[in-house]
Amino acid sequence: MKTSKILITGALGQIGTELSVALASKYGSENIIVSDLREPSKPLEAGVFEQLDVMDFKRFTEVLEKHQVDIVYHLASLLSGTSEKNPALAWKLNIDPLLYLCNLAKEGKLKQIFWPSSIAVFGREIPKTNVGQEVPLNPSTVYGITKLAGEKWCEYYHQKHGVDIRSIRYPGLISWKAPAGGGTTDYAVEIFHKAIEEKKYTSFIAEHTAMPMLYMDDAIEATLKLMEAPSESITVRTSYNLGGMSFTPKELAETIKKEIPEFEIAYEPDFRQAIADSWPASIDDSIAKRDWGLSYIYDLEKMTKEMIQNLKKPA
Ligand code: NAD
Ligand code: AKB
Repeated sequence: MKTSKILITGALGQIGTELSVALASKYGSENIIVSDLREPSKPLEAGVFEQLDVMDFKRFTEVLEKHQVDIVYHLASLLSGTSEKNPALAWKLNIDPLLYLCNLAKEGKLKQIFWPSSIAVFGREIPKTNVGQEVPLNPSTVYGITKLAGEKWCEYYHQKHGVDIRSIRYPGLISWKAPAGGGTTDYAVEIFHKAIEEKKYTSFIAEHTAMPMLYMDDAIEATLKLMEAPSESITVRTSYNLGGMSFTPKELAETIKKEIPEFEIAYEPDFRQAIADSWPASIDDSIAKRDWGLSYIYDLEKMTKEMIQNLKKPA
């Protein structure tokens, strides 16, 4: 059987940097096409690079045909902070390329698509904690609106045209290999860099605001599990809830202090506080656990130790 060729869009970002390596070690580096709007600033760890603006459909088609791509992990997007600053671009970038890919899959030109949603689909009129899969979705952010629309397109193309598109509502992702890209949960990545470099950090999220978060290793493992699960076990064709852990900036700072006792935190909430306030504090992900065996290795303590250890290593 022919080995699948896998294209990742927006692959030089926070998730793609690690997903490309994980996919390459599973399916062979020569089968992974790493694409992004920008050129890599250092040699790739895995895969073959193609410069690709996902809004340029002529070039998109060229790349897909050149590599005979079967599976796309479509990561290119604006995140919550940057979407709020540029709503028109957020709508265009977060939706049009997704529809382009869904239509290709409908025509039988792609076997499978992964498209990430976010906890940003949640908003008012739901409990703050342990938010379930099937609750009213009332996002109050530009980014959340794009993610909700995207989820509905995923479900529509699956139900109407049998497209195998799978999705996860990622919480805030924490990692050390690549910087976070314009989100509201980014404070939980920046804090580690500043704790090591300057022993202090000013958080743009308030002291007691809890948000769901996940260490990147667990996020990648979950993504691979979802994509490998038999089709009949996938009962959610919008996007699966993923909870990970839940903590506030104060709780994270206290955990960092156990490793770096001199560390000090201050709080100066900015426009992202309103975004955080509209999101849940924690998520119920029991359906993903039941359907495809979602599990986690990292809690707050283990993730903090791992982040600090890796960031302290000489480059
Ligand atoms: P990121 O911002 O780190 O990376 C996005 C990448 O897309 C960047 O490398 C950027 O250069 C590229 N890009 C921007 N415009 C492009 C274009 N027109 N064509 C091609 N590439 C373009 O984002 P990320 O954190 O890796 O997130 C990837 C996906 O996961 C996004 O859809 C995001 O909404 C979703 N997500 C991320 C998180 C998180 O915490 N990181 C949480 C929930 C959902
Ligand atoms: C963001 O903060 O925008 C992302 C997300 C949770 O979607 N990290």
